[in-house]
Amino acid sequence: MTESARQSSPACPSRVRHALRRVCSVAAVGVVAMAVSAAGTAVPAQENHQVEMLNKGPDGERMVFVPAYLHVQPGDSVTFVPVDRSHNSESILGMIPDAADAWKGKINEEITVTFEEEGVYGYKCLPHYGLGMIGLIQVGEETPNLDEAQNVRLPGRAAGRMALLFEQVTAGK
Ligand SMILES: [Cu+2]
Repeated sequence: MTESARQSSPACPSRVRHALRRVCSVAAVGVVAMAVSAAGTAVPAQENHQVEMLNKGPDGERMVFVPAYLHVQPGDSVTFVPVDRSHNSESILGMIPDAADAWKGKINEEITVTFEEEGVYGYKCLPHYGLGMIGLIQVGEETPNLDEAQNVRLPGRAAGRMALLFEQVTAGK
């Protein structure tokens, strides 16, 4: 670098700063525009889904979660609604992703669970577990715990019903 270049350099920063300010304000406008489209329909917001706890489903089956299989996106929540009495919703040991939190709703009480980790989540109604009152939620497209969840042995009618729900998991399809 020559002496004259070094001497002229102090004049540069202000021009650089000015240019950066322009770049920054353009970027800020871009962020606002993206936020607007996110609030619209382009990017789906986190959704809340509802699962009813019923003595009898629309197909006549007794002691059911409706819908029993649900495919949601990470960040979505699911509210379990006690339409009929004596039901609850709780995760089944070994049937949720490693990093996910287990949940256990109280009998007759509504509970909302937010799902962040991708994978499958098996859950049950404790009083009617053996009668097959179970459900399955798929979060996202990756299902890292699918094999592990399918290897859990379930009691009574729960096993057969859960097998049908696993057929709806979209992994690799
Ligand atoms: Cu129940």
